Amino acid sequence: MRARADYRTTLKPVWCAGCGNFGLLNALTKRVLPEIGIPNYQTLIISGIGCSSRIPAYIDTYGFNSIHGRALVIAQGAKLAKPELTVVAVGGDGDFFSIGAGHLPHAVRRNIDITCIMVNNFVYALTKGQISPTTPHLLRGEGPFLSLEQYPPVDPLLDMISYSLSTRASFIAQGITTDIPHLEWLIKEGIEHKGFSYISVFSHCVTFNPPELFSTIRANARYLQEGELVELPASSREKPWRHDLSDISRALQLAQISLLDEPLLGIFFRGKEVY
Ligand SMILES: Cc1ncc(C[n+]2csc(CCOP(=O)(O)OP(=O)(O)O)c2C)c(N)n1
Ligand code: SF4
Repeated sequence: MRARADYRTTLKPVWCAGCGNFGLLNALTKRVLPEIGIPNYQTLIISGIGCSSRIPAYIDTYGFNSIHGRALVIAQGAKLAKPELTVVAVGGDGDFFSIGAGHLPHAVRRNIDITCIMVNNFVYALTKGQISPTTPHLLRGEGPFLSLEQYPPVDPLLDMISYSLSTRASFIAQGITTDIPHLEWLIKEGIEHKGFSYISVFSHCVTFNPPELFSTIRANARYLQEGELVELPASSREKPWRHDLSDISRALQLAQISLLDEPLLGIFFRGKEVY
């Protein structure tokens, strides 16, 4: 196992105090990379543009803070050119689901062995709080899940877990930056999965999210555990079933549960690997 300090550069992050991106950075540098034991020179972290996309600067591996929306394209090219690299693409909800959304289904259908970490803070944070495809659409005054600046959002929410399931990503998970041990485990599982891994990470933007947003997500969150009964919302008429990571139909059902009712954390689906 490598020493923990090996994976941090000396650069001080410019994120706001309390930003969820610190949680992801700590997870990657303190546990995930040291425990998997991938040498720095065999790891490549590619990001787009955004607050979350600053992360390669703070991790002492190969890295590229690239172009808004194009992290997945560059990550796929890098993996094809150098298959021995462990390649991780990091970006925001704007990056992967607005300008870069067209790349996701193609990365998925190729099932190239890269890990995509989508940092969902529900806004375009770097450009100062515009709505993104993940900003929930509510009636005026209905709840805390709104960007502070654009109110109400004009378009319905694009649900990333349903999207990645319907395009059949071979590993799909969701974590949160306030539960670091769980997030570390998810990312390690994603990196070790041989194929395209998609991990959505709830991350608090303390500057542009309404204050109640994250506390509400944390209070309502439920964990998915293989073999355990799933906890369905009180409004559900389904009988609970035991969570089976290989069952894509059930995973699609789980993805229909509204974020407002019950944010689900854990591995939704684990499918075919590439060899
Ligand atoms: C091609 C291009 N279009 C637009 C922008 C402006 N821009 C920079 S970051 C960003 C959105 C950032 O939001 P997100 O990807 O969700 O990341 P966050 O800052 O929230 O982590 C936009 C629209 C850009 N840099 N390049
Ligand atoms: S604006 Fe939001 S996402 Fe960006 S550094 Fe500040 S808290 Fe983090």
